[in-house]
Amino acid sequence: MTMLLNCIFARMNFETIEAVKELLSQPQKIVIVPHKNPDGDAIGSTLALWHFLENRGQESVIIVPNDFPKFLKWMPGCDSILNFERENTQAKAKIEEASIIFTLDFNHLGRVGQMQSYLEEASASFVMIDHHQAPSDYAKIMYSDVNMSSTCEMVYNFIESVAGVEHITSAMASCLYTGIMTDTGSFKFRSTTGRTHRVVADLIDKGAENTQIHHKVFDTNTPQRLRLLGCALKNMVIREEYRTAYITLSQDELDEHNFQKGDTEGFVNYGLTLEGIIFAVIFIENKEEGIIKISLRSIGDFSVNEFARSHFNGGGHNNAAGGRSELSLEETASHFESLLENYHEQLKP
Ligand SMILES: [Mn+2]
Repeated sequence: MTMLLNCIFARMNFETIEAVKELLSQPQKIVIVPHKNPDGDAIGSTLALWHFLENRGQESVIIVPNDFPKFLKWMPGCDSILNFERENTQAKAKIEEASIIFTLDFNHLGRVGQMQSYLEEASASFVMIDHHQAPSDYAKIMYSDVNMSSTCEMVYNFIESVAGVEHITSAMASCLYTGIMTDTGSFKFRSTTGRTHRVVADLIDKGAENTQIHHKVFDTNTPQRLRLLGCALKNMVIREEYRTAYITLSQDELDEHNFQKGDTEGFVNYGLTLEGIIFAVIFIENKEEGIIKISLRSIGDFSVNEFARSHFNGGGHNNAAGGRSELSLEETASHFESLLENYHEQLKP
């Protein structure tokens, strides 16, 4: 099995399924890796896969490149996740001795930060499960589909194909539900299909406590975060002539509101709740890394993936992408303003 196996279908294709079954027919040492700054889909998909592999008697461990938000730390199994920054020696040893490395919710080894060189040197076979655009070809087995709502929906398909959905426990169902919910903006983004809803329905039947999960993920405001949101909304600049709204947050403003990791999650989406706005962006200053972190969202055909790739060293999906800038916050915002004119045709009302 040396050929590169591609899958561009919603479900996994036959060769990919057979290749995975063959790999898992032997006892393996498995490492599962999500992208840096893991979100609900990254943590949900890696945990669900980890439960599945553990239940099949495979020795497996999740290694996150860095920490993940507190609102995900209730998820079943998350206490056994290794953090590459915190448990560095142990994590490196696991990567070195791994026979299989699953990479989930990303498709380029540059997305794992400090872990990159260790993954590149690993002797393990790579299996990719991911729904982002333009996968690079480090994986022996690729299950890549940009039409999927989430990596969690893909892990559901993966388990269905490899073993059958009866192997999905209530713990796994909760993990998968969380990732689909967060990556689809609570089942409303364009990537949400009838199939997505059927998967989610089945996950509820299998024990995902949907009401509880929404509550645990979304109702976690602190007074500081709500006031930071107030600050972000006050800073919002609205350019109706380009159907665009953007927010800036400086390091000083973050510090003033006792910023905790994850606090700005979802802020970018407020721009899109304005009538007529189809393009929303947030620029967040990070003095420690010396960069401006950028999140971009759109409604409809305007591709923020293309925009982020062309101008801000990033990418993602058509309607949700990320990027970065090495200019100052003010310079980044004015550079962004100057770019809008180039997109006048697509953005004009
Ligand atoms: Mn995802």
